[in-house]
Amino acid sequence: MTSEIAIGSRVRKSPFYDATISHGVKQFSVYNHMYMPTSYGDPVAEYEALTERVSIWDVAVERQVEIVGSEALELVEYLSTRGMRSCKEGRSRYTPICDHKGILINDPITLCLGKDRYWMSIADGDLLLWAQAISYERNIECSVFEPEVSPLAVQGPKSDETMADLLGDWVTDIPFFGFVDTELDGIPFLICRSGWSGQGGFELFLTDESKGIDLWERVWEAGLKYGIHPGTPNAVERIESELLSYRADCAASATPLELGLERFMNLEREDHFIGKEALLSERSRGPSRRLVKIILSGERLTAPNEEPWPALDESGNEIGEIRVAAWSPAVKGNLGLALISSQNAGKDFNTVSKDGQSYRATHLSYFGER
Ligand code: THG
Repeated sequence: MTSEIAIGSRVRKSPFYDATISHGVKQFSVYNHMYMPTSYGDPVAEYEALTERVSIWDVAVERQVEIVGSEALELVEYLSTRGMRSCKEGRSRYTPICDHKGILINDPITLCLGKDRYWMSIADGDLLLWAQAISYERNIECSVFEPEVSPLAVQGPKSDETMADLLGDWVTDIPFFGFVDTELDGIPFLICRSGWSGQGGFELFLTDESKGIDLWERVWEAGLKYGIHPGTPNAVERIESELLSYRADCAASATPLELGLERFMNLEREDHFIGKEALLSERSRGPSRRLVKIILSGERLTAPNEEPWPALDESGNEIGEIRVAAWSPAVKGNLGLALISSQNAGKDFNTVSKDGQSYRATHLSYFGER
C-alpha cells in the first residue's frame, strides 16, 4: 500500500482545492500550514506542458504577509537584505530575509502596492510571526497580517496568449515582476508577471477566496486551445532555471551567500537591517559552504530523493550533501543541487543513495552564477 496524507481541518485548504481534485491531483505536500499539490501523476506530461505549452498551478500556499501603515517601508527595509526603497508602485522584487546570524529564513517576492503598503509573498515559513514581533518590539507604526489572497500560477510559453485571450492584449505589456489590479466578471485579482519557472508566465493573486473555482475554470477554458495541463511547482525545471527552493535546497540553515543569492541583496545599504553585520563579516571571510549544480551518473532517477545523500571525497570523507536530485529532460541527465564545503566546492565527488546505489557527481556550476 502506498502512504497517504491525512486531509483534515488542522491543515488549511486552498480556494482552488476542489478544482485540483476534479482535475486529477495525485499528491500533496504541506506548506505554510496548507495542502500544496505536488503531482498530477505524470511528471513527463507536466514538464512538457510547462516547457512547450501552458500549465496551471495552485500556489495558494504562497501566503502574503501584508505590511501597511505610515512606517510600513521602515519595517520592510529592516526585514529585507535587499530593500524596497527605490521600488515603484506596481513592481516587485525577490527579497531574501535573514535572521540576526545571517541565516536565510524566507525568500519572498515583495510587491509594492503603494508607498505605505507591501505584500511579502512568502516561501514555507512563519514570516508573519517574525514580522509582527519585530514591528511590535521596534514600535514601528504599521499593521502586519495575512490578507485573503491566493496566487494561481499560469506558466509556460503560451501563458501570454492564454491570458491575452482571457483578459485582453494589454496583459502582454506587463513587465517582468510588474503587476496590475484587475477583475474578470466579478472575480478580483492582481495579475503579476512572475512565477517559479524559467518559462515565463503570470501569477493571479486572487483576492476573493470564494471565487477560486471560477478563476481556475476561466483560465482552464482559455488555455484549452493552447494545450493547458494542470501542474505544480516543477521539481526539475526549477533546477534547470536556477530558482531556489527554500528548505529543500538549504534545510533552513544556510546563508544567502552560501546559496548564491548575493545579487538579490544590497549589503552596501546605509540603513540597518537584520543580519547585516553577520553577512558583511561572512562576505569578507568567504562563505563556508556553497550550493552547487551537479550531474549524477547512472540510471535515470525515477523519483525524487526522499532525504539528502552524503557527498564524499575520494577518501570517503563527508564534504557535504546532495539536497535534491531529479531527471532533467533538458540536460538528459540526473540534475542535482548539493551543499558542499567551500574547500571542496567545484570538484567532482561521490555519493550513495539510501538504498546503497553509488553515483559519481560531476560539478556543473555554482548556483546563481548563470
Ligand atoms: N511566487 C510567489 N511567491 C513566492 C514564490 C513564487 N514566494 C516564495 C518563492 N516562490 C520565492 N522564490 C522565487 C525565487 C526566484 C524567483 C521567483 C521566486 C525569480 N527570480 C528571478 C531570477 O532568479 O532571475 C528574478 C528575480 C529578480 O530579478 O528580482 O523569478 O514563485 N508569488
